[in-house]
Amino acid sequence: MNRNNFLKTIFAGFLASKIETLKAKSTTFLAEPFKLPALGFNYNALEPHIDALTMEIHHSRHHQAYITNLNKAIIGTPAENLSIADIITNISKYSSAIKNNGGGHWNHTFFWEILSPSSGQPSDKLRNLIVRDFESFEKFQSDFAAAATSRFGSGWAWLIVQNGKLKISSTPNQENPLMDIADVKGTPILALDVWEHAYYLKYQNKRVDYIKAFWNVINWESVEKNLNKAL
Ligand code: MN3
Repeated sequence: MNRNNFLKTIFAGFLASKIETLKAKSTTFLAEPFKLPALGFNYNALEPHIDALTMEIHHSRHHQAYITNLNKAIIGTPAENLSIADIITNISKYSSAIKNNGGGHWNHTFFWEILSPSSGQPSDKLRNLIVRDFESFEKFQSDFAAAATSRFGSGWAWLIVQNGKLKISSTPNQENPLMDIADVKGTPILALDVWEHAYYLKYQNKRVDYIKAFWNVINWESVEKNLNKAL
């Protein structure tokens, strides 16, 4: 090998290693971290049922914190390039930081979608299924409220579809019925956050009043969409 060819070989090797480094960097850079979804309404839109300050803190600080901590927790783990749905359904494989923050991200993203200032009414289809599985709409409301009230400490109440039937459940902390660790598994179609951060500024210790107010701000159209996907 003459001197020129030798230098060319060295240079080609140098270039190749630079390209590999750049590729690795751009992969890291391009990997999309989880991001806070925008709300479909203003923070004050659910007043007087859910107050503006609670909504602002809940969305911009609590939900954002779950996302920030989730993005940190997944670095260097097999969860790094997965969707939040894929992480949630196999949550037993991951750390408690991924469970708490991944659950927090999934649950809040879902919760915002089923809230609306123009609540509307459940469709006949949904109402008929509720009556079929809970005897009456009022009985469904009282069963759901009971699940939300009796969840000790922090957690969630859920309306889920399980084998084609509607069912109510509740989960502790940021767990949910899609997780492989859930006692009661199913596809959520409606949820209520009963962590104190969701209601304490306005309702203090009166969780029951917050649960009553919730019926005024449900996005039944969105619940219907969830139902159709789950059936
Ligand atoms: Mn919350």
